[in-house]
Amino acid sequence: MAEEAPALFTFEVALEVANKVGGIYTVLRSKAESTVEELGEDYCMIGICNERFVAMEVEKMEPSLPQMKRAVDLMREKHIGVVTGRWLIEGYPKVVLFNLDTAWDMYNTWSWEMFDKTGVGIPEHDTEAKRCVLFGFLTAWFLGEFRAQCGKKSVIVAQFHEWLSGIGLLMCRMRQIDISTIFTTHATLLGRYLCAANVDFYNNLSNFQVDIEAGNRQIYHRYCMERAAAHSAHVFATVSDITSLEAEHLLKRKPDLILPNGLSIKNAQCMHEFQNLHAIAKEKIHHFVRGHFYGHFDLNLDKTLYMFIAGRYEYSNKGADLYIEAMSRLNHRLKMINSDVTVIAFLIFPASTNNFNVESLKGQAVVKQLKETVDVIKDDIGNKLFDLCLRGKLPNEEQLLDRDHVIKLKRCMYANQCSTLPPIVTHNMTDDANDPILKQIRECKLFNARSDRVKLIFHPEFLSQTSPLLSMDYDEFVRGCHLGVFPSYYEPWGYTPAECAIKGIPSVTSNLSGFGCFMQSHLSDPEAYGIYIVDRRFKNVDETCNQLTDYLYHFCRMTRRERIIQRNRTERISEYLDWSRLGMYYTNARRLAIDRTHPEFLEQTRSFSPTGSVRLPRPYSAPSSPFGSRIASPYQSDEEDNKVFDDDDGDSGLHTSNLISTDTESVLSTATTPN
Ligand code: G6P
Ligand code: 1S3
Repeated sequence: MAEEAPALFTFEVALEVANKVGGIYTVLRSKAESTVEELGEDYCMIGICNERFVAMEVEKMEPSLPQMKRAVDLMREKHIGVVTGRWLIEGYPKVVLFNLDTAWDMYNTWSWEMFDKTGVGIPEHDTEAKRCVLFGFLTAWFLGEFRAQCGKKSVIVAQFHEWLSGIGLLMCRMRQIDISTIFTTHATLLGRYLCAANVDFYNNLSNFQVDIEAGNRQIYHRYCMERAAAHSAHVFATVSDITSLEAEHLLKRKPDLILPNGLSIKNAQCMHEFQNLHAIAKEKIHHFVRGHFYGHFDLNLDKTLYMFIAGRYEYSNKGADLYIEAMSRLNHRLKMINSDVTVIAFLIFPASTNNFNVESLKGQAVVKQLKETVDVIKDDIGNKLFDLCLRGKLPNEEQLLDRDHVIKLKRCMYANQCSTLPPIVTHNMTDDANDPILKQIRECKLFNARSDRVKLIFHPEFLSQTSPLLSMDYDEFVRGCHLGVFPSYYEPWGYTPAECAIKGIPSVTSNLSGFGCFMQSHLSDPEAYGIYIVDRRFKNVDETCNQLTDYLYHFCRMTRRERIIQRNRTERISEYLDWSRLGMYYTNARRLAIDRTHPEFLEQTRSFSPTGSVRLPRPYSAPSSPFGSRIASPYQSDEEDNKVFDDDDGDSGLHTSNLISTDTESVLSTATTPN
């Protein structure tokens, strides 16, 4: 008789479960559907109860699994607030959320236990770290009770995200609870601090005296929590090669595995729908630009390219410094060749402001007024034309445009005059003089002058559909742009270029970002797919800036037809960024954890594990560089340019059967053993 397969229960533990803070929330939320599809009812997320989000995002209900119900009841008997139910997102995953405020009575006992067992003490003033202790002990308590309820023939895997959840892992190990643990870091504490302080990070990775650096920044206890979790885990993982290197040097353990971040891609759109959506969204940006440049509107919108950088306002970490300098160099180069192309380069970073500035609002109002006047006159003329033709008379010009019309138009046009240059920033900045972006723009003297071929617009607020200026949400704005530019210096993964790719919008990323490294290792020719990777690791800043300027310059010289073909290729990457594929890396991590704790069960749990890895070849017809065809392409007429071309290679480069290789065994055999 075949042996009964062991039960496999999987937990993911993070502070950002149904609690929107940053990138980890995106990971958990977007991954939920594919994980539930794979693991079904035996998958559950553990987090904290943030009433603000729980009220909107969680459907409360009692656990259906008896073991879970019992574990929760035991905690509730001790007056711990535990919310159980389902997170109302795609996949509808189970959640267990602890109310930390109900556990403060236990804090002293637990912090002493932690100090006793690990030597790590928490300073009185660090409330965030204290909350992590509460969360960690509650998690370990719950998992301990759950384990006790399950039979011996069950395997429990718990994956802990980021140092903030690490105490849970540490206590499971200290209390010797039979759980296979994975610790995933999405950025190291010290790495973030050091980069924010502008140190030459990657050239000194092996030289940092980590204890001293952490001590100097008063984060030694947090650093210890993170390092202890990384070393105690059966499997240590991170999100990218570059963060793996960082972790190896700063946490002193080389991650066993890389777990790249995916997105949930609902590709219901038909073949070229994303191209049409690009044109529609671009029209909305045109509308904003007409208002923003009122009084100076000498742009040919048909030859205007929209580029943008966006993210949390970390000026140098996100590469905003490089972006502005490269735009300045691009401006110079376009002027030298008398280019008729205009680049409008947006910077979208939330900063401290006092509302929109008057000039920006006035521009939109004036242009709106002109448009409304023209629409009224257009209707008048239409009616007159119709009337005259009915009477069999062909009108002359004077009969159509009367004096009243001319006066109205002149009034609008005079209002449209403006002596100052179009604004750089759309809002009143709280600290205009010291804002790093504005300071650099002043140094480069990029002031949106008529002669400038590159114009800058700094929008210091997240985009919103309800804005009176640029009324679009971020997703729609991305669709309408031509190129995203994200030359980050510190970016463990970085979702922005991935979000561009799934909409078919090409982007620039860097080899210091997780996404950039991932693309470098998974695409034979990233540029052919519209992913430009600037080298921030082995080049000096000036060389990197020149490389970025070259990319931007060549992009400006592409024909519309080349841009359309490139968008088709970029969009094809999206299927490879979907969790339905990238989820397999998580599967492998779980298998590795089981292999290290319960190898006897690995065979039986194999059925839980779809495996594989992907590498995309160059598109068959891709030129040696995406711009190669620029030189050879004959001049394209506007009409021809406007056609939505199928890529000349169709889908031939992307047969998935050639791309999947089973690599679980190699993952398992090359992984290092835990300390
Ligand atoms: C899409 C639309 C075309 C439009 C083109 C503009 O492909 O389907 O109708 O002409 O975008 O491309 P561009 O790169 O100039 O914004
Ligand atoms: C981190 O969040 P962040 O924006 O603080 O984790 C994200 C998810 O893994 C990652 O995309 C990002 O680069 C990290 O920085």
